[in-house]
Amino acid sequence: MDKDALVFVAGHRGLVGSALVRRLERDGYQKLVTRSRQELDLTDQLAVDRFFRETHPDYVFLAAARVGGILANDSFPADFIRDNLLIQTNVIDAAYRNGTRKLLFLGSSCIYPRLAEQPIREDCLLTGPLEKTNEAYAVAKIAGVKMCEAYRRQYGFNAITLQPTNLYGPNDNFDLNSSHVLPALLRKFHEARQQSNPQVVVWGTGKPRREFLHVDDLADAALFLMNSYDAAEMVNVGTGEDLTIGELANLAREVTGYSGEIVYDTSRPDGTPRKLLDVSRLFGLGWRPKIGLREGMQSTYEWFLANETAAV
Ligand code: GFB
Repeated sequence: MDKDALVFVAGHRGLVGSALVRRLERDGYQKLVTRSRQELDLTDQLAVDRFFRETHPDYVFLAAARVGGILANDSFPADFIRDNLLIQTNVIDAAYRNGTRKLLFLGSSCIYPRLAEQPIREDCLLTGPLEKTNEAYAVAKIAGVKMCEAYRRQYGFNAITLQPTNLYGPNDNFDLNSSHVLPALLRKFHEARQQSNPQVVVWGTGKPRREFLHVDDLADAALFLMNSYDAAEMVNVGTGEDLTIGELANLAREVTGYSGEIVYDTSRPDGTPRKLLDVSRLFGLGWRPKIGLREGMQSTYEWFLANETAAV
């Protein structure tokens, strides 16, 4: 990407989109285009078409999506499948029709089969049944991946697809009903310490394993691939290391300085038992993450403290 190319970051207020904007600005990209939800509803096909006809972005980072943790996914499957299908279909098609030179689509590690062989290679997509708690979201994301592949094959459209592992960082969602586990645990331990609560409740058994990537590393990988990768094959983005939810809870306890007890609410779902990405394709291209989990959790907790009123 030339520094004066017109770059549209869809979803710039979210966890991923805001990290992309921070990074693009830091790297000197002069012409960033962003639109808030009030300015442009990406589920509205006519509005998206009009925006692309008027703006003609050269590059598109498609970071707009309806996302959430295990409870939100499980409770609102219709919202997750509808909004994601609409947003991605509208943006990918309008980008192609209006001369976008390259589009980057973000999927998710939950698109892979629930019991995929670990670490999960890109080629195990569609080889087995999905995890039920996030099936609707996963099916929408799989459709996005396949749409990018189809537009490349039939129209020669340069769309690349990344599958990020579980992400965290500044501008994450800290709402306990809709957030992912890492921000939820930081908030729970923080509030328990403040209120001198003797226990913190962690959902599930604590045994599932997850991999966590700081969103600034994801933004780094996205720019790296936007600038150097033009193939149809999707690319996993992760660290190659995972830990149990119990271990993550201990880390959150240390980071927040909480000294009480952890109890597990096994009436809550565990979700996929393990979700560790095989990152050899990305590492083979020369990319590596830079932010370790403890360090990333520490800085995310500091961000939460500085933005607590707005974040909760
Ligand atoms: O991050 P999370 O909500 O999503 O949950 P998934 C990960 C694990 O943490 C599950 C446990 O086993 C949860 O039961 N957990 C423990 C908690 N305490 C909590 C808590 O207080 N809040 C939350 N949220 N979890 C999501 C998918 O799956 O991963 C999405 O639903 C997306 O589609 C995302 O792919 C990356 O990792 O299970």
